Amino acid sequence: MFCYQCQETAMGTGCTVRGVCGKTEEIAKLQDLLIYSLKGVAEVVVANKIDVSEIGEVNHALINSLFTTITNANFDGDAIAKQISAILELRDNLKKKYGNVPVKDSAVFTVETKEEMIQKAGEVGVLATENEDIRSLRQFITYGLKGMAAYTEHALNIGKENLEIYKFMYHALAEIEDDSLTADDLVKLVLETGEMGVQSMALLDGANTSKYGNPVITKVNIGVRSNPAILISGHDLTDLEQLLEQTKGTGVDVYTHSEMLPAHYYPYFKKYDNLVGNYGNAWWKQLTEFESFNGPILFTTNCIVPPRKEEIRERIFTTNATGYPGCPHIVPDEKGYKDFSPIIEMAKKLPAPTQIEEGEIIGGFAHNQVFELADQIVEAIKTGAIKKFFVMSGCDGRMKSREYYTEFAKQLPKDTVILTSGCAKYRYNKLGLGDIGGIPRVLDAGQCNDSYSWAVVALKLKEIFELADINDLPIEFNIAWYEQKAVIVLMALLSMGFKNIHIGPTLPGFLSPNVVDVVVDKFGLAKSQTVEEDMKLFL
Ligand code: SF4
Ligand code: SF3
Repeated sequence: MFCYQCQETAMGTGCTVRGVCGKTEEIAKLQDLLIYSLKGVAEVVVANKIDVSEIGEVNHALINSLFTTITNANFDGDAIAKQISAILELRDNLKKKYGNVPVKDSAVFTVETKEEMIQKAGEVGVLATENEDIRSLRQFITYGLKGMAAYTEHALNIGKENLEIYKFMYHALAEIEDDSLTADDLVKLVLETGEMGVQSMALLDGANTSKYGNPVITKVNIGVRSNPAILISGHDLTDLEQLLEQTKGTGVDVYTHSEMLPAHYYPYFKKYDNLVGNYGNAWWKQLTEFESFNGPILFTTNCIVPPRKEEIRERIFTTNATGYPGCPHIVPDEKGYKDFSPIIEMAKKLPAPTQIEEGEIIGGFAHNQVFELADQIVEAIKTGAIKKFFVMSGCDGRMKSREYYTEFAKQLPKDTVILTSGCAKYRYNKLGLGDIGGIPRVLDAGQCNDSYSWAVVALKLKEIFELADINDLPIEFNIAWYEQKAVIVLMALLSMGFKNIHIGPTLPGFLSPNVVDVVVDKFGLAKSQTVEEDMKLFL
């Protein structure tokens, strides 16, 4: 196996025996083949100039498959093998219907059994591209597409689509396989992927806010009550909605975990009094937190940490693109209804959560809420009460080096404000960093996809201060990355013209030295250094 798609990749260069994430060789290879199968579908769609509005089922399978291969989403080999077969069937049906059969292997290969799939995967994985720089750029784009697919799927679950996104995905997947493309062509495609990434975040933002309202300033309880409860993790708000509907009046409480925390900020969910609060922290602490939670856990997306203990595994349920062997996977009926009753029944038999923290955290500063505070914020900038904003969105992770973000937040001067989103926030959202004239010093917009809010806010400030260049704003980017959603967020920011973004705790292992030179040259991208060095540099 070879995988270097996430920040925790072994030695910073690639997992080759087993993933640091817990992914086995079998899963890694099946995921590689799933991506390869999608390239075959893309070849057929592009060769036949298929109008994507005619192939809804294929579009949806495309984004779900890409999502399945995101770090920590799916560890279920049988489920991935089934998905490969389904994709190949869709590919072959397209060939039959539209007639033009491309000659590319990805468009014609066949496999029947899981063993054949694993065998085939050995020929088509990441290392199949020999040139290191071309490989790097191809994977950069692929990882961006995975992140984009995740956001697109959440929007789809709410019933919102943008056909241009699917069209782009087919185009990009076919281009990645095109050997005539030069490194320059691929750099161009990286930026196009970023532009489409902005579209996918805008789509999801529109879907979320049209259905659940614009996030508002909210205090979220981090303690517990005495009822039995279900913990819901991941990013999908429609699952939370269905779970709250089904637990209403049953005496079973619901708590959010990790990336589901921002659900509390949406007006729509405030009517559920059994939505009690947020339990725990970022994804990587889940094994200990699940232990003390006592009740069942529903994963709506990544990040799953393979549960070592049987006792915890027995309480885990998955849905959407997630999967774990032995854990029940809940699928919707034709109307989209998911029957969560097995989870609710399990909860009733288990003890209430054990309290691990108490108090409240504050959030809900997505673009609309920030615009409502615009006068106050602009005034604070003009008077010098706020000197600088630091966008510290992104992911959290296990590495000790991520203590950097806690320390960085602590050491920032009192006239600075942190703009956050994604699970990176857990590194500093409980530090009590105070406020500036009533404006909290940590503004949480929401999930990683809500990084979109910070781009919207930056554009608004540029307009208010009548600046020619977005980089003239008093905003610095110090982003933490881990999985592929952070990759699309980064690409989106680059495509919008933001320069000198710092990322950490390491540069992506999938960027070859030459590609690093390009992104440093072109965009001023840099790796975070020590807190002291960065403090000096930024201030
Ligand atoms: Fe390694 Fe990350 Fe790939 Fe898992 S997802 S195998 S940790 S690079
Ligand atoms: Fe976190 Fe996995 Fe990326 Fe949506 S839950 S940000 S790491």
